[in-house]
Amino acid sequence: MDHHPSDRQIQATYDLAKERYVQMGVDTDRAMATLGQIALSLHCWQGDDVGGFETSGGELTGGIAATGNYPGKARNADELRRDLDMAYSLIPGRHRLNLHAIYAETGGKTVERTELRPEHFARWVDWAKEKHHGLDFNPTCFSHPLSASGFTLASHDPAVRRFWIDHCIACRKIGEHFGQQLGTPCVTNIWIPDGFKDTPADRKTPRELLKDSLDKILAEKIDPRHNRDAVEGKLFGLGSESYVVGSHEFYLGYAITHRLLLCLDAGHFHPTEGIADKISSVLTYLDEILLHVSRGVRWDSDHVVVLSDDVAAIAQEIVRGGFLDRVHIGLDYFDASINRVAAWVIGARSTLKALLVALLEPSDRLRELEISGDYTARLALLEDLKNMPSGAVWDFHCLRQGMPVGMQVMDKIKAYEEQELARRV
Ligand code: RNT
Ligand code: ZN
Repeated sequence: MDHHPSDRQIQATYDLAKERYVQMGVDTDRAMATLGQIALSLHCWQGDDVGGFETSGGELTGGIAATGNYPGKARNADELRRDLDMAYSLIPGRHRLNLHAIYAETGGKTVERTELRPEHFARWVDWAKEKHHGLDFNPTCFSHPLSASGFTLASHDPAVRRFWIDHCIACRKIGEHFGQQLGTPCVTNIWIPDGFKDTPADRKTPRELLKDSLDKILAEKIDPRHNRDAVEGKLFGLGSESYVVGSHEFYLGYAITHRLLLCLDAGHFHPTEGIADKISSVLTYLDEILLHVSRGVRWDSDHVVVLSDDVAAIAQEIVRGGFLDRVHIGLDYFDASINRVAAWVIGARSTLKALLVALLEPSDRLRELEISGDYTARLALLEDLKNMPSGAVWDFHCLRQGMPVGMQVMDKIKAYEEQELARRV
Protein backbone atom coordinates (compact mmCIF):
# COMPACT_ATOMS: atom_id res chain seq x y z
CA MET A 1 0.00 0.00 0.00
CA ASP A 2 1.38 3.39 -0.97
CA HIS A 3 1.05 6.22 1.49
CA HIS A 4 0.51 9.40 -0.44
CA PRO A 5 1.63 12.85 0.68
CA SER A 6 -1.11 15.09 2.02
CA ASP A 7 -1.97 18.40 0.33
CA ARG A 8 -0.50 20.16 3.34
CA GLN A 9 2.80 18.34 2.92
CA ILE A 10 2.94 19.11 -0.78
CA GLN A 11 2.24 22.79 -0.10
CA ALA A 12 4.79 23.04 2.72
CA THR A 13 7.47 21.28 0.70
CA TYR A 14 6.77 23.59 -2.22
CA ASP A 15 6.97 26.72 -0.03
CA LEU A 16 10.48 25.75 1.08
CA ALA A 17 11.47 24.82 -2.47
CA LYS A 18 10.20 28.15 -3.77
CA GLU A 19 12.40 30.01 -1.26
CA ARG A 20 15.43 28.06 -2.45
CA TYR A 21 14.65 28.95 -6.04
CA VAL A 22 14.10 32.62 -5.17
CA GLN A 23 17.61 32.68 -3.70
CA MET A 24 18.82 31.46 -7.08
CA GLY A 25 16.87 34.09 -8.95
CA VAL A 26 14.33 31.60 -10.32
CA ASP A 27 10.59 32.29 -10.35
CA THR A 28 8.79 28.97 -9.76
CA ASP A 29 5.36 30.43 -10.51
CA ARG A 30 6.54 31.60 -13.88
CA ALA A 31 8.06 28.19 -14.62
CA MET A 32 4.80 26.43 -13.77
CA ALA A 33 2.78 28.90 -15.83
CA THR A 34 5.01 28.29 -18.86
CA LEU A 35 4.87 24.53 -18.35
CA GLY A 36 1.08 24.71 -18.21
CA GLN A 37 1.04 26.13 -21.75
CA ILE A 38 3.10 23.36 -23.35
CA ALA A 39 1.14 20.86 -25.43
CA LEU A 40 2.68 17.46 -26.01
CA SER A 41 1.40 15.38 -28.90
CA LEU A 42 0.51 11.95 -27.52
CA HIS A 43 0.87 9.16 -30.04
CA CYS A 44 -2.35 7.16 -30.45
CA TRP A 45 -0.38 4.06 -31.40
CA GLN A 46 0.86 3.34 -27.86
CA GLY A 47 -2.74 2.33 -27.08
CA ASP A 48 -2.88 -0.71 -29.36
CA ASP A 49 0.71 -1.60 -30.30
CA VAL A 50 0.57 0.27 -33.65
CA GLY A 51 -2.29 -1.98 -34.78
CA GLY A 52 -4.91 0.42 -36.12
CA PHE A 53 -8.44 -0.41 -37.18
CA GLU A 54 -8.30 -1.31 -40.84
CA THR A 55 -10.82 -4.02 -41.67
CA SER A 56 -8.09 -6.05 -43.35
CA GLY A 57 -5.60 -5.15 -40.64
CA GLY A 58 -2.51 -7.33 -40.81
CA GLU A 59 0.60 -7.53 -38.73
CA LEU A 60 2.93 -4.65 -37.92
CA THR A 61 5.70 -4.35 -40.51
CA GLY A 62 8.14 -1.65 -41.57
CA GLY A 63 11.02 -2.60 -39.31
CA ILE A 64 9.39 -1.50 -36.07
CA ALA A 65 8.11 -3.83 -33.36
CA ALA A 66 5.98 -3.72 -30.23
CA THR A 67 6.82 -6.56 -27.86
CA GLY A 68 4.76 -7.82 -24.93
CA ASN A 69 1.21 -9.01 -24.37
CA TYR A 70 -0.09 -7.06 -21.41
CA PRO A 71 -3.86 -7.53 -21.29
CA GLY A 72 -6.38 -4.83 -22.15
CA LYS A 73 -5.24 -3.31 -25.42
CA ALA A 74 -7.79 -1.13 -27.20
CA ARG A 75 -9.67 -3.14 -29.85
CA ASN A 76 -11.52 -0.30 -31.50
CA ALA A 77 -11.54 3.49 -31.67
CA ASP A 78 -14.06 3.90 -28.86
CA GLU A 79 -11.87 1.91 -26.51
CA LEU A 80 -8.80 3.80 -27.66
CA ARG A 81 -10.51 7.14 -27.00
CA ARG A 82 -11.64 5.94 -23.58
CA ASP A 83 -8.04 4.96 -22.77
CA LEU A 84 -6.78 8.30 -24.05
CA ASP A 85 -9.33 10.16 -21.92
CA MET A 86 -8.01 8.25 -18.93
CA ALA A 87 -4.41 9.06 -19.82
CA TYR A 88 -5.07 12.78 -20.39
CA SER A 89 -6.91 12.92 -17.04
CA LEU A 90 -3.60 12.07 -15.34
CA ILE A 91 -1.32 14.45 -17.25
CA PRO A 92 -1.27 18.12 -16.22
CA GLY A 93 -1.90 20.51 -19.10
CA ARG A 94 -3.86 20.35 -22.35
CA HIS A 95 -2.32 18.04 -24.89
CA ARG A 96 -2.66 17.00 -28.50
CA LEU A 97 -3.25 13.64 -30.15
CA ASN A 98 -1.08 12.26 -32.92
CA LEU A 99 -3.07 9.98 -35.22
CA HIS A 100 -1.90 7.52 -37.84
CA ALA A 101 -3.91 6.90 -41.01
CA ILE A 102 -4.69 3.30 -39.99
CA TYR A 103 -6.81 4.68 -37.15
CA ALA A 104 -9.52 5.74 -39.61
CA GLU A 105 -13.08 4.72 -38.78
CA THR A 106 -14.66 3.40 -41.94
CA GLY A 107 -17.78 1.81 -40.44
CA GLY A 108 -16.72 -1.72 -41.26
CA LYS A 109 -16.09 -0.87 -44.93
CA THR A 110 -12.71 -1.54 -46.52
CA VAL A 111 -11.27 1.79 -47.65
CA GLU A 112 -7.94 1.81 -49.47
CA ARG A 113 -5.38 4.16 -47.96
CA THR A 114 -5.39 6.26 -51.10
CA GLU A 115 -9.12 6.82 -50.61
CA LEU A 116 -9.01 8.01 -47.02
CA ARG A 117 -10.85 11.29 -46.54
CA PRO A 118 -11.67 13.61 -43.62
CA GLU A 119 -15.04 11.86 -43.16
CA HIS A 120 -13.19 8.74 -42.02
CA PHE A 121 -11.85 10.74 -39.09
CA ALA A 122 -15.08 12.57 -38.23
CA ARG A 123 -15.43 10.87 -34.87
CA TRP A 124 -11.84 11.72 -33.95
CA VAL A 125 -12.48 15.36 -34.86
CA ASP A 126 -15.70 15.47 -32.83
CA TRP A 127 -13.90 13.97 -29.88
CA ALA A 128 -10.95 16.35 -30.25
CA LYS A 129 -13.30 19.35 -30.39
CA GLU A 130 -15.21 18.24 -27.35
CA LYS A 131 -12.08 17.53 -25.32
CA HIS A 132 -9.97 20.41 -26.68
CA HIS A 133 -7.15 18.40 -28.19
CA GLY A 134 -5.28 19.53 -31.27
CA LEU A 135 -4.68 16.75 -33.80
CA ASP A 136 -1.53 15.75 -35.64
CA PHE A 137 -1.33 13.16 -38.39
CA ASN A 138 0.81 10.54 -40.13
CA PRO A 139 0.44 8.62 -43.36
CA THR A 140 0.83 4.90 -42.63
CA CYS A 141 3.43 3.63 -45.12
CA PHE A 142 3.84 0.20 -43.54
CA SER A 143 1.74 -2.84 -42.49
CA HIS A 144 0.30 -3.13 -46.02
CA PRO A 145 0.73 -5.54 -48.96
CA LEU A 146 2.20 -2.72 -51.07
CA SER A 147 4.94 -2.10 -48.50
CA ALA A 148 5.81 -5.80 -48.24
CA SER A 149 8.86 -5.37 -50.50
CA GLY A 150 10.29 -3.00 -47.91
CA PHE A 151 9.90 -0.05 -50.27
CA THR A 152 7.15 2.56 -50.62
CA LEU A 153 7.87 6.10 -51.87
CA ALA A 154 11.33 5.00 -53.03
CA SER A 155 10.23 1.79 -54.74
CA HIS A 156 11.58 1.06 -58.21
CA ASP A 157 8.01 0.09 -59.15
CA PRO A 158 6.16 3.21 -60.34
CA ALA A 159 2.76 1.73 -59.39
CA VAL A 160 3.92 1.18 -55.81
CA ARG A 161 5.30 4.71 -55.64
CA ARG A 162 2.08 6.13 -57.07
CA PHE A 163 0.01 4.32 -54.44
CA TRP A 164 2.03 5.77 -51.56
CA ILE A 165 2.20 9.23 -53.14
CA ASP A 166 -1.59 9.23 -53.36
CA HIS A 167 -1.85 8.03 -49.78
CA CYS A 168 0.39 10.85 -48.56
CA ILE A 169 -1.55 13.42 -50.60
CA ALA A 170 -4.79 12.15 -49.04
CA CYS A 171 -3.19 12.46 -45.60
CA ARG A 172 -2.10 16.06 -46.09
CA LYS A 173 -5.71 16.95 -46.94
CA ILE A 174 -6.91 15.18 -43.82
CA GLY A 175 -4.32 17.15 -41.85
CA GLU A 176 -5.59 20.38 -43.43
CA HIS A 177 -9.11 19.44 -42.40
CA PHE A 178 -7.98 18.80 -38.82
CA GLY A 179 -6.33 22.20 -38.71
CA GLN A 180 -9.38 23.97 -40.12
CA GLN A 181 -11.76 22.22 -37.77
CA LEU A 182 -9.72 22.60 -34.62
CA GLY A 183 -8.14 26.02 -35.17
CA THR A 184 -4.63 24.74 -34.54
CA PRO A 185 -2.23 23.56 -37.24
CA CYS A 186 -1.89 19.83 -37.77
CA VAL A 187 1.64 18.54 -38.21
CA THR A 188 1.53 15.78 -40.82
CA ASN A 189 4.68 13.71 -40.55
CA ILE A 190 5.96 11.44 -43.29
CA TRP A 191 8.01 8.46 -42.24
CA ILE A 192 8.69 5.57 -44.60
CA PRO A 193 10.51 2.30 -43.85
CA ASP A 194 12.33 2.03 -47.18
CA GLY A 195 15.73 0.44 -46.97
CA PHE A 196 17.89 -2.65 -47.43
CA LYS A 197 18.87 -5.36 -44.98
CA ASP A 198 22.14 -5.89 -46.78
CA THR A 199 24.68 -3.81 -48.63
CA PRO A 200 23.05 -2.00 -51.53
CA ALA A 201 24.51 -1.77 -55.01
CA ASP A 202 22.88 1.59 -55.61
CA ARG A 203 22.29 4.07 -52.81
CA LYS A 204 21.61 6.92 -55.18
CA THR A 205 18.58 5.95 -57.26
CA PRO A 206 16.17 5.24 -54.37
CA ARG A 207 17.00 8.67 -52.95
CA GLU A 208 16.29 10.32 -56.27
CA LEU A 209 13.01 8.43 -56.44
CA LEU A 210 12.14 9.48 -52.89
CA LYS A 211 12.86 13.12 -53.71
CA ASP A 212 10.64 12.90 -56.76
CA SER A 213 7.84 11.26 -54.74
CA LEU A 214 8.05 13.95 -52.05
CA ASP A 215 7.95 16.67 -54.71
CA LYS A 216 4.71 15.18 -56.02
CA ILE A 217 3.20 14.81 -52.54
CA LEU A 218 4.02 18.38 -51.58
CA ALA A 219 3.23 20.03 -54.94
CA GLU A 220 -0.04 21.44 -53.65
CA LYS A 221 0.49 24.30 -51.23
CA ILE A 222 -1.57 24.08 -48.06
CA ASP A 223 -2.08 26.98 -45.68
CA PRO A 224 0.38 26.49 -42.81
CA ARG A 225 -2.28 27.73 -40.42
CA HIS A 226 -3.99 24.40 -41.10
CA ASN A 227 -1.32 21.87 -42.04
CA ARG A 228 2.46 21.74 -41.71
CA ASP A 229 4.50 18.94 -43.25
CA ALA A 230 7.32 17.13 -41.49
CA VAL A 231 9.75 14.47 -42.69
CA GLU A 232 11.35 11.90 -40.40
CA GLY A 233 14.62 10.18 -41.17
CA LYS A 234 16.34 7.30 -39.47
CA LEU A 235 19.57 5.40 -39.45
CA PHE A 236 18.38 1.80 -39.57
CA GLY A 237 15.40 -0.44 -38.91
CA LEU A 238 14.77 -4.13 -38.40
CA GLY A 239 15.43 -5.50 -41.87
CA SER A 240 16.90 -2.22 -43.12
CA GLU A 241 20.17 -2.37 -41.19
CA SER A 242 22.52 -1.54 -44.05
CA TYR A 243 20.73 1.28 -45.79
CA VAL A 244 17.76 3.57 -45.16
CA VAL A 245 16.74 5.73 -48.10
CA GLY A 246 15.35 8.52 -45.91
CA SER A 247 18.46 9.17 -43.87
CA HIS A 248 19.00 12.17 -41.61
CA GLU A 249 21.08 14.04 -44.17
CA PHE A 250 18.60 13.32 -46.92
CA TYR A 251 15.69 14.83 -45.02
CA LEU A 252 17.68 17.67 -43.48
CA GLY A 253 18.50 18.85 -46.98
CA TYR A 254 14.97 18.29 -48.18
CA ALA A 255 13.42 20.12 -45.22
CA ILE A 256 15.72 23.11 -45.60
CA THR A 257 15.21 23.49 -49.33
CA HIS A 258 11.44 22.99 -49.11
CA ARG A 259 10.80 24.86 -45.84
CA LEU A 260 9.34 21.80 -44.10
CA LEU A 261 9.61 20.65 -40.53
CA LEU A 262 12.29 18.10 -39.80
CA CYS A 263 11.28 15.37 -37.38
CA LEU A 264 14.04 14.27 -35.02
CA ASP A 265 13.27 10.93 -33.39
CA ALA A 266 15.50 10.25 -30.38
CA GLY A 267 15.85 6.59 -31.37
CA HIS A 268 16.90 7.19 -34.97
CA PHE A 269 20.61 7.83 -34.60
CA HIS A 270 23.64 5.90 -33.43
CA PRO A 271 23.00 4.45 -29.96
CA THR A 272 25.04 7.08 -28.11
CA GLU A 273 24.08 9.98 -30.37
CA GLY A 274 21.55 12.30 -28.75
CA ILE A 275 19.21 14.70 -30.54
CA ALA A 276 19.53 17.54 -28.00
CA ASP A 277 22.60 19.06 -29.65
CA LYS A 278 20.92 18.96 -33.05
CA ILE A 279 18.06 21.28 -32.06
CA SER A 280 19.89 24.62 -32.14
CA SER A 281 21.78 23.52 -35.25
CA VAL A 282 18.78 22.67 -37.37
CA LEU A 283 16.73 25.59 -36.05
CA THR A 284 19.40 27.92 -37.42
CA TYR A 285 18.02 26.97 -40.84
CA LEU A 286 14.48 25.73 -40.22
CA ASP A 287 11.50 27.62 -38.81
CA GLU A 288 10.16 24.69 -36.84
CA ILE A 289 10.89 21.08 -36.04
CA LEU A 290 9.00 18.09 -34.73
CA LEU A 291 10.42 15.83 -32.05
CA HIS A 292 9.63 12.18 -31.50
CA VAL A 293 10.69 11.79 -27.91
CA SER A 294 11.49 8.13 -27.48
CA ARG A 295 13.90 5.88 -25.61
CA GLY A 296 16.08 3.39 -27.37
CA VAL A 297 17.65 0.71 -25.20
CA ARG A 298 20.67 -0.63 -27.11
CA TRP A 299 18.74 -0.11 -30.36
CA ASP A 300 15.71 1.87 -31.56
CA SER A 301 13.54 -0.14 -29.19
CA ASP A 302 10.91 2.53 -28.48
CA HIS A 303 10.80 2.04 -24.71
CA VAL A 304 8.62 4.34 -22.61
CA VAL A 305 10.21 7.75 -22.13
CA VAL A 306 11.69 8.33 -18.68
CA LEU A 307 13.40 11.33 -17.10
CA SER A 308 16.81 10.39 -18.46
CA ASP A 309 19.81 12.61 -19.10
CA ASP A 310 18.91 12.50 -22.80
CA VAL A 311 15.39 13.78 -22.24
CA ALA A 312 16.62 16.38 -19.73
CA ALA A 313 19.10 17.62 -22.34
CA ILE A 314 16.39 17.86 -25.01
CA ALA A 315 14.23 19.93 -22.65
CA GLN A 316 17.18 22.17 -21.72
CA GLU A 317 17.94 22.86 -25.35
CA ILE A 318 14.34 23.76 -26.13
CA VAL A 319 14.07 26.08 -23.12
CA ARG A 320 17.54 27.60 -23.22
CA GLY A 321 17.21 28.34 -26.93
CA GLY A 322 13.82 30.00 -26.45
CA PHE A 323 12.44 27.44 -28.89
CA LEU A 324 9.20 26.46 -27.15
CA ASP A 325 7.09 27.92 -29.96
CA ARG A 326 9.23 26.40 -32.73
CA VAL A 327 9.47 22.83 -31.48
CA HIS A 328 6.47 20.50 -31.71
CA ILE A 329 7.01 17.89 -29.02
CA GLY A 330 5.59 14.49 -29.90
CA LEU A 331 6.07 11.19 -28.14
CA ASP A 332 6.90 8.01 -30.05
CA TYR A 333 7.23 4.67 -28.30
CA PHE A 334 5.20 1.50 -28.01
CA ASP A 335 5.48 -0.86 -25.09
CA ALA A 336 3.01 -3.75 -25.00
CA SER A 337 4.55 -5.35 -21.90
CA ILE A 338 3.07 -2.94 -19.33
CA ASN A 339 -0.25 -1.18 -18.83
CA ARG A 340 -0.61 0.85 -22.03
CA VAL A 341 -2.43 3.76 -20.41
CA ALA A 342 0.30 3.98 -17.79
CA ALA A 343 2.88 3.96 -20.59
CA TRP A 344 1.36 7.13 -22.05
CA VAL A 345 1.07 8.78 -18.64
CA ILE A 346 4.56 7.91 -17.43
CA GLY A 347 6.21 9.03 -20.68
CA ALA A 348 4.23 12.26 -20.90
CA ARG A 349 4.72 13.16 -17.25
CA SER A 350 8.45 12.46 -17.50
CA THR A 351 8.72 14.69 -20.55
CA LEU A 352 6.89 17.47 -18.69
CA LYS A 353 9.13 16.98 -15.65
CA ALA A 354 12.17 17.41 -17.87
CA LEU A 355 10.71 20.62 -19.26
CA LEU A 356 9.97 21.89 -15.75
CA VAL A 357 13.52 21.17 -14.61
CA ALA A 358 14.76 23.15 -17.62
CA LEU A 359 12.36 26.01 -16.87
CA LEU A 360 13.70 26.14 -13.30
CA GLU A 361 17.27 26.90 -14.40
CA PRO A 362 18.82 30.26 -13.50
CA SER A 363 19.51 30.78 -17.20
CA ASP A 364 20.84 34.35 -16.95
CA ARG A 365 23.31 33.40 -14.29
CA LEU A 366 24.53 30.37 -16.21
CA ARG A 367 25.04 32.44 -19.33
CA GLU A 368 26.87 35.17 -17.43
CA LEU A 369 29.27 32.63 -16.00
CA GLU A 370 29.88 31.24 -19.45
CA ILE A 371 30.45 34.59 -21.11
CA SER A 372 32.78 35.74 -18.35
CA GLY A 373 34.79 32.54 -18.82
CA ASP A 374 34.13 31.19 -15.35
CA TYR A 375 33.74 27.59 -16.44
CA THR A 376 34.52 26.33 -12.96
CA ALA A 377 31.49 28.07 -11.47
CA ARG A 378 29.40 27.05 -14.50
CA LEU A 379 30.23 23.40 -13.82
CA ALA A 380 29.60 23.79 -10.09
CA LEU A 381 26.24 25.47 -10.64
CA LEU A 382 25.11 22.91 -13.23
CA GLU A 383 25.93 20.15 -10.76
CA ASP A 384 24.25 21.97 -7.89
CA LEU A 385 21.09 22.37 -9.94
CA LYS A 386 20.70 18.63 -10.23
CA ASN A 387 19.86 18.46 -6.53
CA MET A 388 17.53 21.43 -6.40
CA PRO A 389 14.01 20.53 -5.22
CA SER A 390 12.33 20.51 -8.64
CA GLY A 391 10.29 17.50 -7.52
CA ALA A 392 8.53 19.67 -4.95
CA VAL A 393 7.58 22.14 -7.67
CA TRP A 394 6.34 19.34 -9.92
CA ASP A 395 4.18 17.86 -7.16
CA PHE A 396 2.71 21.26 -6.37
CA HIS A 397 2.08 21.90 -10.08
CA CYS A 398 0.16 18.60 -10.29
CA LEU A 399 -1.79 19.36 -7.12
CA ARG A 400 -2.76 22.84 -8.33
CA GLN A 401 -3.90 21.45 -11.66
CA GLY A 402 -6.08 18.90 -9.92
CA MET A 403 -3.86 16.06 -11.07
CA PRO A 404 -2.70 13.08 -9.01
CA VAL A 405 0.66 13.49 -7.32
CA GLY A 406 3.35 10.83 -7.53
CA MET A 407 2.15 7.28 -7.09
CA GLN A 408 -1.47 8.44 -6.80
CA VAL A 409 -1.33 8.01 -10.56
CA MET A 410 -1.08 4.27 -10.12
CA ASP A 411 -4.16 4.12 -7.89
CA LYS A 412 -6.16 5.62 -10.75
CA ILE A 413 -4.55 3.36 -13.32
CA LYS A 414 -5.16 0.24 -11.26
CA ALA A 415 -8.81 1.16 -10.78
CA TYR A 416 -9.17 1.72 -14.53
CA GLU A 417 -7.46 -1.56 -15.21
CA GLU A 418 -9.94 -3.40 -13.00
CA GLN A 419 -13.04 -1.60 -14.27
CA GLU A 420 -12.17 -1.40 -17.94
CA LEU A 421 -9.02 -3.06 -19.25
CA ALA A 422 -9.47 -6.40 -17.46
CA ARG A 423 -12.84 -6.85 -19.17
CA ARG A 424 -11.31 -6.82 -22.62
CA VAL A 425 -10.86 -10.52 -23.18
C1 RNT B 1 9.60 4.55 -36.98
C2 RNT B 1 9.30 5.98 -36.72
C3 RNT B 1 7.86 6.37 -36.81
C4 RNT B 1 6.93 5.37 -36.17
C5 RNT B 1 5.48 5.78 -36.17
C6 RNT B 1 4.56 4.67 -35.76
O1 RNT B 1 10.91 4.23 -36.73
O2 RNT B 1 9.80 6.35 -35.47
O3 RNT B 1 7.68 7.63 -36.28
O4 RNT B 1 7.31 5.10 -34.86
O5 RNT B 1 5.14 6.30 -37.38
ZN1 ZN C 1 9.32 8.34 -34.83
